[in-house]
Amino acid sequence: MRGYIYRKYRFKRYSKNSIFSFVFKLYFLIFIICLVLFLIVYINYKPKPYKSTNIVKIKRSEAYKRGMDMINFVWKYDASKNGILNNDEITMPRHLKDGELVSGIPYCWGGYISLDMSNQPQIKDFKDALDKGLIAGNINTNGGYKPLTAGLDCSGFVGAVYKLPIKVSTQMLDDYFHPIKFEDLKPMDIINHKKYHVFIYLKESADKKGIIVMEATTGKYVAFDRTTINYRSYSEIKKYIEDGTYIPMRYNKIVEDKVELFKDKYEFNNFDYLATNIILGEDYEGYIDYAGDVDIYSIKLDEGNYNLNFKGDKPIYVEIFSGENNILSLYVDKNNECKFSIQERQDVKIKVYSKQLEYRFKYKFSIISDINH
Ligand SMILES: [Ca+2]
Ligand SMILES: [Ca+2]
Repeated sequence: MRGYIYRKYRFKRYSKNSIFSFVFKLYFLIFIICLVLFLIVYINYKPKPYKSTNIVKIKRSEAYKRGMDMINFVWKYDASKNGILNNDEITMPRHLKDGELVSGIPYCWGGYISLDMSNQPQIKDFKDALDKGLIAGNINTNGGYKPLTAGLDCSGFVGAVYKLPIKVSTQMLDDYFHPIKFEDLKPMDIINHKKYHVFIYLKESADKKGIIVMEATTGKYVAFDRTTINYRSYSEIKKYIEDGTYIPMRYNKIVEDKVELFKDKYEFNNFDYLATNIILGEDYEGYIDYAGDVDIYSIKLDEGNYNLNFKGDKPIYVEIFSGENNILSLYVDKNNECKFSIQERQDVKIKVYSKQLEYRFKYKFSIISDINH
């Protein structure tokens, strides 16, 4: 009996040890396998910091060219074909005048039709949309995209520049762009306000009081509603950048290269209040860098007679005005010298632009006192 119990006991002990050892070995084996798998995964893991599904690599210079091509697109507006009377749903862009040349893709709320893309069935691109009689833009931002309208809104323009596969809203740009510091902004990075607006950074303006941007927007100081070069003052944007509502961002698949930006050292001077101050007797050289570029200069002149000497590489329009009064308006075909007189000391503005929306050419001018008069 003792012997039996002993044997049973021994047997039980032996059996317990064996299972314990087996389970221990099994766990140890699983642990080693897991460790090896973890090490393999860890060694091969390459961090993918940004989502980049379905998007293409793009050089900064190429993105810039795509944006400028949209801005420089010149076409004639035909109201009977591409217009509609303003209504509850649709408001036509304000710069469109029947039969006149216009530049840029018109602002179109929710629109994603550009020079080489369209998200609308049977429409190849913006030219095709014009040919097929679609409505050229819509600045009414109530509700969503209105069928049969063609053009780009602010995020649509950014999407078209970067060839994004779908129409994105400002909220969706997070999927394709990542935040950077304001000081790190380079040409073609974007500044995005998720609920309001997005524009593309180009450079600091000549007066160092703001930045030059490209964007699809509705004009604040003049009636334009299209893709264009524009200006944003630091006083307007800095507080929103500091409180984080405007976020500087960079395209996830950007390829770094040098961007040859436009040449005019006096930009941005398209509006009266941003006119470049000039001095009597000095020579100035400006550029019409893009379709729709307007250069405005400002000078304080005493009563007297003056000469404007003007030389352009292409025909250009020059208007000299003071307040609402047009003092002199002239068409300069390459070279011109003309006289004008001022009745009393006043601020005079000189506005230079191409009526035919030609671009990429330079001009030179000076204003001198006409002492022989
Ligand atoms: Ca210019
Ligand atoms: Ca200008």
